[in-house]
Amino acid sequence: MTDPIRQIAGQFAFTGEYRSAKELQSGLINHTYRLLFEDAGAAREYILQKISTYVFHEPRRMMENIAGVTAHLRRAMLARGEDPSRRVLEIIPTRGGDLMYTDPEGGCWRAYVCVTNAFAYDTVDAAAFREVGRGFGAFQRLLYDYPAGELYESIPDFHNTAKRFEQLDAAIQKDEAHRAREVAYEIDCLQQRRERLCSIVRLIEEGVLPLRVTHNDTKSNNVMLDRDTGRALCVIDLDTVMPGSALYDYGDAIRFGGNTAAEDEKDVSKISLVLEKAAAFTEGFVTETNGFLTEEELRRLPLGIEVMTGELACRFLTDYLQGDKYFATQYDGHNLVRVRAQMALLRDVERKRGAMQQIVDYKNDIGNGYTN
Ligand code: GN1
Ligand code: MG
Repeated sequence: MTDPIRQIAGQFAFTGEYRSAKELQSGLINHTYRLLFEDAGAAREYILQKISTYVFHEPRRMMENIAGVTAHLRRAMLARGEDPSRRVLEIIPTRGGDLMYTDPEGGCWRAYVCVTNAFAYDTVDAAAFREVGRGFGAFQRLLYDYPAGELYESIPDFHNTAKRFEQLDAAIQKDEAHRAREVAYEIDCLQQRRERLCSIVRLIEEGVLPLRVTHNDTKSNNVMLDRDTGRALCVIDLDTVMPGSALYDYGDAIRFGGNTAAEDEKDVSKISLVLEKAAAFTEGFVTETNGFLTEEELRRLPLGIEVMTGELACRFLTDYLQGDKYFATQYDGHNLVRVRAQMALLRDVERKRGAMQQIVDYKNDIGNGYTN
């Protein structure tokens, strides 16, 4: 029997002999495989991914972004006297030197070196979350002077919450999967919060918040930590690196890693925001970013948590109404479970708004040397 993954792997400039491939389950968009190769007795691991062209319309331009961003990160680390090895995602080109391979069916594939002796958490404790905060904070710092105009928007208006609401409106109107009646309550809950959830977009338009080069998908499992030291090593999943707000990266990370439960927990009574974890992440993030984030950004970080949680609820709901085309689902109604889980988290984040503000103000003061 032919192994299709082995055939695809044969197109890339990997070192050694192919041994095996294992599909990884994390991620809702691309298909990811961990490949094991053997090179003169030594094991080498690589990541092979099939890019979703339903989601990413121009994979080549996206790969050019990633090549540009990783080259910049490497240069920035070297300029600071830091060693970039294992700390920056490394693309493996095809044998012909291309950034990706298109298979005969039109499927788009790319490959990376698998960061050795490292791991990433789906569920983080406070100490690891502090490191995740450092990792994403350092990422923004190192990309501070990246020419944002050169970046192609791999998903236009990705975190434009106002546009996300317009997409929801259109999906309700069309109601192609005949589910709008069933989700009338969820729609209502989101619509009630529409103005507040669109406030980051407004603050950017008003010039209160600056645009930066941001990661835009800051789940804790997108930072690899060193297995020996537990320290943040390498930020991965650079598909959505685009101009955005620092609040997006901060907020999305806490949305995911600060939750007591999984993103698709069915029992919403298990869902809440853990302030200790949020505080740990904040500390890591602020340590790395408070030299350049503005007062407005630092002060408004908590708003990012609400916006990113509500926006994802809106995106899951839109996909549910459209018949589950965008996010991978494991069972009927999976997207609706995700909507309800995000709404439950959002309510708890709203309840803890004051406490979060205190945490952020306190960590910022420490960063600025105002407290001891
Ligand atoms: C998707 O597939 P993954 O884990 O990289 C999505 C994110 C969502 C996330 C929710 C390109 O990320 O925006 O926050 O699912 N990525 C894209 O789990 O839409
Ligand atoms: Mg992603």
